[in-house]
Amino acid sequence: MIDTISLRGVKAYGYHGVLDFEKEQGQDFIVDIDLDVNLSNAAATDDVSHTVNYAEVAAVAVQVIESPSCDLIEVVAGKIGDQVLAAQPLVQSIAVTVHKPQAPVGVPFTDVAVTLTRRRDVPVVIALGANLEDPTKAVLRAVQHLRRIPGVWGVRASGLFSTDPVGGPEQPDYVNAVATAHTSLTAANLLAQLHAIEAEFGRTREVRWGARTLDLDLIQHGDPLTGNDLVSDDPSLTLPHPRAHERGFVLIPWLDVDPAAALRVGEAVVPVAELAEQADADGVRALPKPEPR
Ligand code: A4P
Ligand code: MG
Repeated sequence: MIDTISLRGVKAYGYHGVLDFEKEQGQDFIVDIDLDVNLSNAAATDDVSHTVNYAEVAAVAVQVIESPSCDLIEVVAGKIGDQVLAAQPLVQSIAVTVHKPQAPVGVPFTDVAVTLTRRRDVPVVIALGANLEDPTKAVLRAVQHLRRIPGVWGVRASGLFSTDPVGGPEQPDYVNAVATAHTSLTAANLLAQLHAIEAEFGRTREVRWGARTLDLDLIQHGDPLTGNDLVSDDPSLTLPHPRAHERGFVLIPWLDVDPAAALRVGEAVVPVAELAEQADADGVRALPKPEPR
């Protein structure tokens, strides 16, 4: 479920239009904005850092209207959408309507407006692992659950791999896979969705690195090759995942689904293919493709 912040009737004077006199004399432009934002945290904490400051959004709209003239209000709406998305990480998508009620239409009319929508589009990498009950089934079903998260699309899954357990107490072999996807969700909201899926699979957390019905880790949020990946040392959400670069059970499936992938390791951005070569390949064995169900 997505929440909305609506801003109506932000008015400023601008010089946009195809005709010369519009660029010379100018006129009023009025902007309406709808923002899709998850407001659960803000509603629970009363903390402004968990929501979007609508005054800042209004200021962007005014600044774009007052900037050098464009022919089309479509361009004005697009610039407002792009700039708000860039400045406000909590905004998942935005609809911007620009009204031009004094446009030279040539007949009596009350308003003309265009609406543009923009959705944040972040590539993400999710690692899946399970080693209790029926781990193959759990990982395959978990991929289906990823496809149903609102705000996640384009899910592609690697093949399945049987892997030796790394760390923790003595425990059964794991089944691991990696999925790539796109999302409009913040990293924190996506991790909350992953935890909800783990809970549905009966995941409990008694022993660190212990056996589990399903583990879903967020490996990367954004693309380090373009430099827009999220880097965080927050213990509740560390990005990129701090152990991914040394774990064959992540690197080898990731390479399977995306041979061109790269991972930030400290200051460097390293091809996953290079990291996978250094990983313990013997401990990671491709499983036969499951029969279609
Ligand atoms: N957390 C912080 N950053 C992240 C992130 N990027 N993605 C926090 C997911 N969670 C993140 O996780 C512990 C805490 O890490 C959470 O509160 C979360 O907010 P968890 O899932 O409860 O516990 P965990 O998975 O046991 O811990 P951790 O540290 O994520 O373990 P790893 O490093 O993922 O290792 N061997 C094989 N062969 N295959 C495996 O899949 N998995 C593990 C778990 C150990 N050995 C394995 C495998
Ligand atoms: Mg985990």
